[in-house]
Amino acid sequence: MRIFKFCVFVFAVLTLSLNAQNKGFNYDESKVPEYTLPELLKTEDGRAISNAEEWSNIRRPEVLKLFEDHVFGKSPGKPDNMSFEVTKSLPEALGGKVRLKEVRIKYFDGKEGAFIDLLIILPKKSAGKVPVFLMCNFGGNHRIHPSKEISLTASWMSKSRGGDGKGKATEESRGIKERSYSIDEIVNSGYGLVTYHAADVDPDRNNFKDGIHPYYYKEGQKNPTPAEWGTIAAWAWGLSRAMDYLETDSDIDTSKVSVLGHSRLGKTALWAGAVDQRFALVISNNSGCGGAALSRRRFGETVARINKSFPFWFNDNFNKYSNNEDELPIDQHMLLALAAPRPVYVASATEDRWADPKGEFLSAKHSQEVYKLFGYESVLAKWPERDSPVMGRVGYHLRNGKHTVTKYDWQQFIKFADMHLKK
Ligand code: GTR
Repeated sequence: MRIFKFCVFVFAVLTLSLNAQNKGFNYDESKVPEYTLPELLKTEDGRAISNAEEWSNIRRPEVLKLFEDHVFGKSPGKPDNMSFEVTKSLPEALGGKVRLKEVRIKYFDGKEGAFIDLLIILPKKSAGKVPVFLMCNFGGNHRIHPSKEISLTASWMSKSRGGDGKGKATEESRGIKERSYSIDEIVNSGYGLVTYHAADVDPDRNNFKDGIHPYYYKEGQKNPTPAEWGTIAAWAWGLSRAMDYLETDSDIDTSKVSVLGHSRLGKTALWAGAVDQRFALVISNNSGCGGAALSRRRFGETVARINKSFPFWFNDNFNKYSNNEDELPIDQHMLLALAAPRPVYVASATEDRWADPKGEFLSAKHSQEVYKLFGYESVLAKWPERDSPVMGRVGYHLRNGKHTVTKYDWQQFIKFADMHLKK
């Protein structure tokens, strides 16, 4: 009886929280409003863009600036006082399957908290330099595998992700996200995995006193200005700093670094790929609103909702577009187009309706206009069936299931990377 009551209680809580999330949002395709997307191939002063050179020299910089000014905010470049310290290097780790390194990237001369702890996992043997997947993680490197060979994160960790309630990582949180990182698939396919805890750069909370931002404040400044970088841009900035290190590591093939991320970190991967063209390939998993999903569809999460729940992810100018999506000078197909001509992949999941899977697909589809200028065939026309990936220079799949990263997703990412990087 007690168990039964408990189950009823759990069910009620789950139902309530689901309804709370869903209430007031549109999940009905027939209620998606009519909208007109801003044109990819027309400059702000109305000139048509008709070839790859014009895209790269004229329109691309315009679109990048629009995203900086109105969505993510402008980030500073590479700090010149950076240094790298290899803090661990194991020729055999994680049960003898891989090589493992930990590297501390220090900036601002390693001032208190000014560092990123990179975890690098490589196949035990490789013929030459290793192509890698680079991603930020939620909650710390130690969550991706239970091995004590991986250091516990030194950065702030929320209780919900396995912190002790005072911001410190716990031993119990080791490996709790193992299922989202298919390390075996990755290394057995000849790739490495490079990752860092997003909070190393900026904790995921509405507070601009912590993280990287204050290092850049002018005298008396307390927050980024309305067009300066929010937290997603800061996380993406960190991915570029990781790339700065990788360029010094002779084990890594830096011409084959695929940047990827899930959810808010999928938004981050797309922005990192847009800002930093050293990334050879870009992948977003279930990135949704502010990521791959078209904002104008207002399906699932909306601009107003994301600005309300996570105002710090974007810059303050983005608030102007809450319930005012048609005034946005961009939409998210343009974010994907900023990856061109590099391959870009978008992954959705059937039950992840909050992220608007169809809107994610449509962005990918529309971005092909730019790829066409570079001579790439458009392969995305109709929203594909579930579990039927389509891969051209732009790729897409709709996995059956929930908002997460699965082995199936990784298998497609590897296939897509093989297709483009293993020539
Ligand atoms: C949700 C948010 C989404 C997505 C997700 C995540 O709460 O509304 O935009 O980013 O979090 O990062 O898991």
